[in-house]
Amino acid sequence: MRERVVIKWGGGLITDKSSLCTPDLEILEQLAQTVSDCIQHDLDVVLVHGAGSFGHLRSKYWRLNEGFLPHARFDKDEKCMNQREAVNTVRQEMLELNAHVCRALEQKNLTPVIHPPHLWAQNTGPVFSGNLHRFHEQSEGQVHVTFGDVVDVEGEPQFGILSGDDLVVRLAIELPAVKRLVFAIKGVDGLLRVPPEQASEDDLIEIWTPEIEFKGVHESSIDVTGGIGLKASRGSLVASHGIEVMMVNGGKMERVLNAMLGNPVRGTLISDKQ
Ligand code: IP8
Repeated sequence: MRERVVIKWGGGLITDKSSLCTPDLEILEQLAQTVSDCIQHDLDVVLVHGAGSFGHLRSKYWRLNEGFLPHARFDKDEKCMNQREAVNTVRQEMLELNAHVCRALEQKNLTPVIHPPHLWAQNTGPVFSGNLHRFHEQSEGQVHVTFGDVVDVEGEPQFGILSGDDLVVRLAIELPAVKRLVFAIKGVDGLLRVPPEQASEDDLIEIWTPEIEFKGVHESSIDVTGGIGLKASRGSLVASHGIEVMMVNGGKMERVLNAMLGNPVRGTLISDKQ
């Protein structure tokens, strides 16, 4: 079996996060090229993408991360009257973003195999349920693609947000032949010792373990999932299973590609121990 890499494209990287449902087609084209290059190097790719402005804004407004809230009051938005409609709308919008991702891959002659989580996964967090068998077979040129989504949740919440950062945990740990996990993030080279706007070249944390403090922006007014902190903690969970985990600036394609190939690269290596 060919070796594989799991890559997460941050939602903020592939969309304009401040403007509802706006993809960044140029970045998608460049990122798709890195996937094609990887496959040329005999490394298969399992791709997970985030939601950015296709998922977070509407999910935040309708508090979908909190599950069904029968007593909460909401004003309707331009598409939805209630939380249930918002669940369906966000699912549709995520399929729309996924279609942009898949188009970019197809333009590089790759064959995406799409796995929308609301069709096969339940519950949230890194121990979500759902059979990963669908990701096992992978012929050359195929790319398994999945993404953060609104999924059904057992019990009272009824639904919730399954982040791409949780999907990568099980994919990296449970799928056969996975060598490494890469997070391609927007606007920063990795985890930083100081807030990004104050950071110089020297403030990058090159090897991070959970004891080390870092400063990241988490736009909690926009995000319904955990931002860079969630990536760090999920990354160290994956690293504890002996899988290499790297976080790199997703705007620098040579870094994204080298990280996927396991070459030395500027970024943060995420570890679970000192
Ligand atoms: O951007 C969030 O996924 P993430 C999914 O990978 C939705 O955390 C629908 C907001």
